Amino acid sequence: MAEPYYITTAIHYPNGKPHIGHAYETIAADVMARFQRARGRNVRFQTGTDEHGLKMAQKARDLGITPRQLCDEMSGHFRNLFDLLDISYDNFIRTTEDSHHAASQAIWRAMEANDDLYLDRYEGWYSIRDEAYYDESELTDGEEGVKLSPQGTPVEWTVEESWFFRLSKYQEPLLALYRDNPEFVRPASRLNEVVRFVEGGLRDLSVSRTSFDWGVKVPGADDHVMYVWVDALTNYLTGLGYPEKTTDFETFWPADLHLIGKDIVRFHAVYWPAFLMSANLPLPKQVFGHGFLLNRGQKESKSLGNVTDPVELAEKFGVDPLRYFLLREIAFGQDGSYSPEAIVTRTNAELANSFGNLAQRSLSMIFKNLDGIVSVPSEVAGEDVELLSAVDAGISGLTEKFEQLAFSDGLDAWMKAVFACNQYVDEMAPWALRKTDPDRMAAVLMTLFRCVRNLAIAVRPVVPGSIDRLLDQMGVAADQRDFTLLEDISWLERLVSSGFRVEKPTGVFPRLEMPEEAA
Ligand code: ME8
Repeated sequence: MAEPYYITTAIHYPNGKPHIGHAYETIAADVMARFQRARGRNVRFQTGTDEHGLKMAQKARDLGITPRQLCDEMSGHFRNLFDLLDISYDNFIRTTEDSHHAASQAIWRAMEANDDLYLDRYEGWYSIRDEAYYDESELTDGEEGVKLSPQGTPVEWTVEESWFFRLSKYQEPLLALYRDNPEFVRPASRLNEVVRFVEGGLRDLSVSRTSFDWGVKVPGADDHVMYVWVDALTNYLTGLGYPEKTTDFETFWPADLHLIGKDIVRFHAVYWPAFLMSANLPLPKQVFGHGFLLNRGQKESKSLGNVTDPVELAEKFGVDPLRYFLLREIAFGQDGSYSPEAIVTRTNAELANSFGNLAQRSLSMIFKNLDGIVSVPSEVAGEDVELLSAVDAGISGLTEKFEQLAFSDGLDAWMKAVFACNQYVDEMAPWALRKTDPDRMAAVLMTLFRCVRNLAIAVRPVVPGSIDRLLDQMGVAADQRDFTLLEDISWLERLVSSGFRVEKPTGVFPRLEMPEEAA
């Protein structure tokens, strides 16, 4: 049985339409999910929407609709965006589902049974936008006497009756977790922040609210709803059928990777493992906090008028160019910037002019000069062997880096192999061999055919739609596109004996026009 791999994104707040940051995170998770599937793992990939909490209730009130109406409409936008972006999720979870209420109440009871929940009064600085209380020492002064959280959001002094979770009890177990598993939080810089925060001392956490009712009811205390983060984090269990001991739960829990943004690392690396320890459940293997995406170096905001709709970007430049750009341009883990010009420049240089051109000219020459007939060369020259091993090295580089979520470095290794192929075409000049040495020409073109097939399979997790169109034209069957088949050298023999012929090829990575405002 294939080794399981469970990957999740954060669940997104549907208090507005999805923004480019949501697209970025979910594309990265999708690439990882597709990559692990192609490597032979039994993958479960979950994303979804986080629909409770004061923020949602307030937004619905502002719009004059019910929270439920707001969730139904906005969650649909997220799902449509992810479908448009070719996100291969296995489960799209909505926290308003009954099964999620049941799961959240089950983990609550498990924490209660462990004597980790008690009723008390809470006073403190609360940020509605972050749905979090902050310590006085973490605040800064904003304009007009308003105090601001470390995220820059306004906080208000709030007093309420609340259930508390004994987070303080978990300080030592958490520090031991980070010590024993230094890869529990990545990148390493974020682990350091988490360790410093926990070493600074943990206070018990207020985990229920009475000031509004849009949430999961606390079992046995109907006037309380759970603090939205308790229910939100539980989504990772709900999607596997918890609290039932389902096959999915047994197979996929604990998660291999929670892929989230840097602003919510504390919730995933401190609160979540503490809740799980309390409920006596195994801990996820890794939390990765990616960086933020900036629009020409600036945070997007309504007041700056620079909010980009990811649907428009995908429609304008294409889904695959957008996916490729986001992973290639930005070192994963760090913040990064995007602009229409940068998307066009990167797409044209690497997808259109380098790989696209390589595939297109290789297939065109096979079609024109060999009548589309593929063959297994009887003799291979030193240059052919060298090229094939350069391609192998590029693919191994991509594989190693993708395992580490270093997507940009992985694509860099892949790109080097593409360059080697283009250089080989120029040096071998197969068009000139047509008259002088047709056997050698066929050997060169077949070497290219093999290289293009392997490079296509390697980059397929990133640009799946385009690569599938290319591999269709190369006769590589839909179930023959996995990394596990890269070593299989008999595929070409099988293709030859099937009588397959290359038809006049259609390019799959067209050049993009530079947007006018940038030209
Ligand atoms: O935080 N660039 O939801 P959310 C990159 N519901 N990533 C970004 C980003 C940007 N500009 N802006 C946001 C929540 N993100 C909670 C999560 S999980 C149990 C609950 C990322 O809709 C952000 O870091 O505000 C988070 O990982 C995800 O988008 C959803 O953010």
